[in-house]
Amino acid sequence: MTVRQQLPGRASKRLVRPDDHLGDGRPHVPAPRRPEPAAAGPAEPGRSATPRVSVVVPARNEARNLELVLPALAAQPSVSEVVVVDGGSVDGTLDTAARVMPGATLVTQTRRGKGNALACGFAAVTGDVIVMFDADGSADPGEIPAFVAALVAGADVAKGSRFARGGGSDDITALRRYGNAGLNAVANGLFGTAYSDLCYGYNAFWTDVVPTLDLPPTATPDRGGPIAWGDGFEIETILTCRVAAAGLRVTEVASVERARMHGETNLRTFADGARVLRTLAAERRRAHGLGAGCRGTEGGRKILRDG
Ligand SMILES: Nc1nc2c(ncn2[C@@H]2O[C@H](COP(=O)(O)OP(=O)(O)O)[C@@H](O)[C@H]2O)c(=O)[nH]1
Ligand SMILES: [Mg+2]
Repeated sequence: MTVRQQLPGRASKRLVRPDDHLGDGRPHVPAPRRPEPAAAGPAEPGRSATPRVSVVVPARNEARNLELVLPALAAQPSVSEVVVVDGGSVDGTLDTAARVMPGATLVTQTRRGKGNALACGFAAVTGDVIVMFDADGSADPGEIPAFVAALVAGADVAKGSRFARGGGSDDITALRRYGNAGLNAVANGLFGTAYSDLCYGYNAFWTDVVPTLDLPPTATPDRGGPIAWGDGFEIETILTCRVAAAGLRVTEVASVERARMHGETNLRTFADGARVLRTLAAERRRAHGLGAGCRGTEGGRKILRDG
């Protein structure tokens, strides 16, 4: 993994918790074995009420989109650091990133796939909070404060959702919408959770959560052949399942996914959908093997939103 350049630290602004963040019916997926924070503020000791925010941007052939996306991120006062992770781009993605955002941290991923790109990015961040942010223009930087506010209010993970009240998508096809809904239902059945959007790439979490995610080691080289397990688009599912299995506190944040600006999606609907289904089965077995069981349930009862 190659890491180049460092954005000079920029003081992050105190984020005001929005009035409508909790208690307005916005989906909240409670973790059963973690007490509610006694008052507003991070649930874990040592977590800052004014965290430094690192944005991790996986990018494969996204030069044209980064021309617009990186300046938009730079304009966000809540963002302290941007880490762009390239993988096998042939369009000068990293050079473009260096040009339009000279202070960005540039990382070359160690293997192939979005999952490996994110793992390499997570390893490179220096901030307190990590925001996963696609490079294709589909994510709105203006939503970052809502994600951070959810974390500062006590969540371990702020999970973006296109299907929460106030969310939406200009980018999802009908096929992918139904596929996602089906996979989402399977995940909730297996983990006893109440997620509304399993496969969405816009999420945020405290950096101290990274070890719990137990992602594939980034140092192992690419051995060729199919993309290694955990390195592909199943990454969002893996993160969601591991967060549930670990009993972390998750707050869903309504998010509007915009249309990709330039280029084509790297996702193959059927192949990657099947991979997500296999991932759910594997993660359920993993959770069982770890003794976590179905941490989304308590006493055999499914823990649902706000319940
Ligand atoms: N570094 C890297 N980024 C990737 C890879 N695959 C996808 N991405 C990035 O991940 C983000 C989401 O991918 P995209 O193709 O838009 O998938 P979709 O949003 O599910 O349609 C985009 O910023 C892509 O450039 C990869 O193999 N390596
Ligand atoms: Mg996309």
